[in-house]
Amino acid sequence: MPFVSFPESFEWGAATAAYQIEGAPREDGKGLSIWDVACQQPGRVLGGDTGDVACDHYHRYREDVALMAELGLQTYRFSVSWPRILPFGFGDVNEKGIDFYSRLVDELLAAGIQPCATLYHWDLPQALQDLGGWASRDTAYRFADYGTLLYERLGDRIPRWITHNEARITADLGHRVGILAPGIRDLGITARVIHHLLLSHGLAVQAYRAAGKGGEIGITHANTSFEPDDDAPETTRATELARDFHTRLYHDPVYGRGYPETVRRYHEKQGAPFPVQDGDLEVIAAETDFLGVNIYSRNRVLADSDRGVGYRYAPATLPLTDMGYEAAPHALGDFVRFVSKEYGRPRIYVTENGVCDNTPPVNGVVDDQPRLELLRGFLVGLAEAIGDGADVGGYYVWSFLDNFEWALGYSRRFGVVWTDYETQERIPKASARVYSEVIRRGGVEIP
Ligand code: IFM
Repeated sequence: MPFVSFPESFEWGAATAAYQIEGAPREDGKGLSIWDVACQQPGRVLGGDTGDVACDHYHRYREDVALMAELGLQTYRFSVSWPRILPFGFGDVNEKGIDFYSRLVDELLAAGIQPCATLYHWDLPQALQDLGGWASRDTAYRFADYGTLLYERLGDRIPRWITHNEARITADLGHRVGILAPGIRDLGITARVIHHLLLSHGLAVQAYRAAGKGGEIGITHANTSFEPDDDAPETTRATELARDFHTRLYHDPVYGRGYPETVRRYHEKQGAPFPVQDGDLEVIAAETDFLGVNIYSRNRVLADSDRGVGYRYAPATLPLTDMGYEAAPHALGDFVRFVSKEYGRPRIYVTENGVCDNTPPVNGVVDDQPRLELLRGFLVGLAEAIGDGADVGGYYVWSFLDNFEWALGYSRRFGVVWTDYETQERIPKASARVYSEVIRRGGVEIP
């Protein structure tokens, strides 16, 4: 089979997030997060599932790291649970929380796996939500203090930091559509949340520089690759609008361009402006070391003058994954090419990419062909984008193991390792074996 190689220095990893895998929500002094609270409310999560046990990683992290090493992972991206460190979001430090991440990091380093830590992957301390959450400007300053604490305590051993995971999802699905915690539906609040998330990112980057730890820091955004549905000029314009509202809204301020004019005007017209104060845009544009790219699929775009935003998505034409996303192997390479060109060839890490595929075990074997075929396609596209000049330093498959998929509970599986939620047995799937081989050979077979 033809084979495509990645650069020698390319890093191969896997990603997870605290609330999705750890469990132990009330153990060792941890405070509650907005997800602990949301999961107790009827109707918020499919099947009434909660993250109370999840993958029990809090107790099984040693075995999990051993499995990562067995698969050959070179780097592991996890998130730190803010309320495990600061039960009320600020104030008294929970030493046992710090100790957990310290032991995890030591275990990773001993196994030769580089840690990459995300400061915020959606589990805001409920105590901060009670004070206004991300709609309150204060939360941005609390976030920078929380970051400073982690840099001081773990910064010598963690060389790569991500401020936020997918601010768009926190803002949009948590505060406009309301299907994720904290479950608010208000465009004015959404605008405040967007601005405060970005401001907190900039403050946390500044704090990292001040800490002088010498590693890398960046931000990870949620993306989709937008494609015009046809060649009509209005479709091209609509595609640019979709990019403004989804991609540029979060990337432009980080790269010093402020908010896209189209989005700013839309928000003002709706009476939901971004609460920008003097100097904020400079803080948000604090220089980062890399851009984190999360991407799973593509969306074809059409003009729609009946919608305030001026665009809509065309119906899917490709087969769908178990998440209902189009199985579009070219989406990763296309988006990386786009974002690389748009922002002047930044250093990129693909911090999440993967496939939802619920193929179950048969006689103890999980033969997840749909996942592994699409993964191969994604990687071939990524190699091509690198060949075209994108500066991509690494790839983290989402996810290391099946886990709590937010409002969809345990009904959707993204892991390359199967989690048996009854027994907590881990079964590496066929895709894990293929991914191991990709890592070992430093490249991928072209399907
Ligand atoms: O599980 C999520 C993750 O928490 C954020 N990015 C997308 C993943 C799959 O939906």
